[in-house]
Amino acid sequence: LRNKMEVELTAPNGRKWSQPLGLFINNEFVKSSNEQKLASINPTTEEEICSVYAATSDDIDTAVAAARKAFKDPSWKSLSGTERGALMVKLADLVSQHAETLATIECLDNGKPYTTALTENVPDVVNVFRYYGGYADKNFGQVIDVGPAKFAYTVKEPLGVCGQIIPWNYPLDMAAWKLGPALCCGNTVVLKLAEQTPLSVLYLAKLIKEAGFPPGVVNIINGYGREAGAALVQHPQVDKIAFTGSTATGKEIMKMASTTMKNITLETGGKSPLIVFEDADLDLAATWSHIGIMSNQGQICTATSRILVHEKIYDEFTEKFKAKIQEISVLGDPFEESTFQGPQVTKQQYERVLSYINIGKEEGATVFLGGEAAPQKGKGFFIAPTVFTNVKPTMKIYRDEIFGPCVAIASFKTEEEAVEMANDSTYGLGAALFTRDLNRAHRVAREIEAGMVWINSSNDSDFRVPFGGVKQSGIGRELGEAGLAPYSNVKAIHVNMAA
Ligand code: TXE
Repeated sequence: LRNKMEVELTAPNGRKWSQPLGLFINNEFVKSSNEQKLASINPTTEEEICSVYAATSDDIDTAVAAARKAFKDPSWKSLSGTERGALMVKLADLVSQHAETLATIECLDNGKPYTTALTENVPDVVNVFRYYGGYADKNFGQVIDVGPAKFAYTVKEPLGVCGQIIPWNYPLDMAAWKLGPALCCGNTVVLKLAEQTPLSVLYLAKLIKEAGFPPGVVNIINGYGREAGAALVQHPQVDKIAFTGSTATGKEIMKMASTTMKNITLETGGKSPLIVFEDADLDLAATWSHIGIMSNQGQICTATSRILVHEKIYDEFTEKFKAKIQEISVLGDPFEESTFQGPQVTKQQYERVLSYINIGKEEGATVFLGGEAAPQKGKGFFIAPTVFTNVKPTMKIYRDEIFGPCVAIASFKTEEEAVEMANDSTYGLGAALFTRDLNRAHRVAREIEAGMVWINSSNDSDFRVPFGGVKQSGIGRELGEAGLAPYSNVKAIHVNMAA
């Protein structure tokens, strides 16, 4: 098996596929220069699925050189926006055709429920490629009227080679969010996947080749952050870095990218508040509070992990919320249709979440629900949905991103206090609020320091709407029209029309 570039796999749902193992460079799967590999573990069974090649810094050189060559090659450079868009729409069609296989791999490798992967994640990928495919011939410069003596206009040029680094919580979606706007604008890409979830996007690489993208336009590699990721960020031939991951790594990336002053976009951590006012529809609030923190095993950067509830309705809301979790958060094998919550992605994440649960107990918060590991048939990185009540804003479980099915509930007395508590965070990614008062809804939405605010819902992001954070939750936006801006250089051209 050692020298094979693909392996035949069969998932528990009976689906079979040929899994690529190599680094995808120049439309071919290749070994890493020293043949090092990394193992991917099934978080449900704790068994190894397979090992894939892990890039060294030499391999990063090779991938970047391929992307640089492709950037200049007429097979990509001379394409019109319409032609680039057609390739992207073809890729969207292929993703749609391979939806079951992609969802199966995502479920096996990440532990997320198969049904979610099939009905939410893969369709998101299709939507993003179609959306940015459609934008490829509708994204251009302006003519700027500066009087008769001068003709001034702008052109949007691709930046060049984009290094993109993604995390493990939504491997396919994150790949699409990064590739979509970069390719739309005519860039070439070296995309580094998270070492915890290397498989689904390697399968996507096969579809990228099949769609007809010229060699070197999209290069997809696996590898460790400190080795492959750091080499990509520091590479002098890389023009841009787009990163999604932890705030700590985001800060390191900023430092490393500064030596060559790279254009960067960062989407990092969060501790997003969800405010329930006393006039809210409490059933609606309970439903969305559950979705906002318990979906995807709580591994969502915009997870509404702090719930702030008006003291008058605190008990009523917390009971409704608990009932909703008990009704919907069915733990189990992610391939089972009845499963809402699978395992955490890795042992490391599982231990991290459990350690925060212990911290919450030590800090004196009340365990209102859960508060422990919940292995299924003695195996897997499962954690019981956990709710802490009587949480104080000074507690770590109120302040730190936990990134699991664990939520901290605190109370407030006035709207001003609610806003102050919501904004009392180094993060500013998402926020949600529940009220029937229209004026209050819009007033508070503006007061909250966040990139995204949901009124009477939570975490219902949309590929057509900008996504990103303020404060230490990131720089720049993805998705929507705003997601294009980080991938073009707006060049100004001045034509003297006077004597
Ligand atoms: O993230 P890292 P980790 C948060 C969440 C989680 C914590 C740790 O709180 O518990 O981060 O997760 C690559 N140079 N989020 O350790 O390290 C790495 O290989 C270049 C929130 O998994 O940020 C991977 O591809 N790259 C988040 C990617 O960065 C480096 C999603 C993310 O890994 C690197 C995931 C380096 N020095 C975790 N070090 C979100 N915003 O959605 C690592 N990487």
